[in-house]
Amino acid sequence: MKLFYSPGSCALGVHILMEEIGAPFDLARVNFAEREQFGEPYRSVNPKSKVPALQRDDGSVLTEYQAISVYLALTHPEKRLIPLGAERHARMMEALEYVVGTIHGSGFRRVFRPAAFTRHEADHDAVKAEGIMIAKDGFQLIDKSLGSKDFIAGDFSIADPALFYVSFWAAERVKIGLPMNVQKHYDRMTDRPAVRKALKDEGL
Ligand SMILES: N[C@@H](CCC(=O)N[C@@H](CS)C(=O)NCC(=O)O)C(=O)O
Repeated sequence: MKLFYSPGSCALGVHILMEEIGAPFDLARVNFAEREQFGEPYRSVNPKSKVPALQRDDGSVLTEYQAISVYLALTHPEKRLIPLGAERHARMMEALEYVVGTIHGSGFRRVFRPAAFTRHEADHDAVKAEGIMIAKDGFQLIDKSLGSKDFIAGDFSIADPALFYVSFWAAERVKIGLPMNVQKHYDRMTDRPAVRKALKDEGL
């Protein structure tokens, strides 16, 4: 398999899962500074011009964190990356969707790509501020549902690397701080060998 990524992007979540699973894979960097995501070579891999994209060994490509992570979990059932039971499975997906869709998609996307939300450059600071509010509110909700649990579903699951990549942005990029339980989750994640390796291999 080959993972298309940009360092420190949301592809870090999939990168961590690949390391957790231990299946062999290659990393292919998409250089955002050179706008490679919009060039034809990469658009032939992912016409959405985004990372992550996971190319399987038959050449087919999967995109979107939720889809890729479910694929990795179901093809490596021994790793138990999706909790058993309807309630726990649904609650884990509920948190995962919220982290990716709301904290990332509505919150941090405003911070990193304000131009996607307004045609007026003069509004960029207001859009970014709104994004920070959405992200902060989102972390508060996740903090409550995490409570004293080690991981979102109790045990480590596909939702945790997603929470980690948005927490990484909060802590390292935007420096907005994290509520207590999310901070503990972040620290717990950074202790995992798979997370350390993914960070190191992305030069972070
Ligand atoms: N919903 C997608 C989001 C993918 C996404 O937004 N990727 C960002 C990096 S975090 C990207 O590739 N952005 C390219 C750009 O903004 O030009 C997913 O979950 O994979």
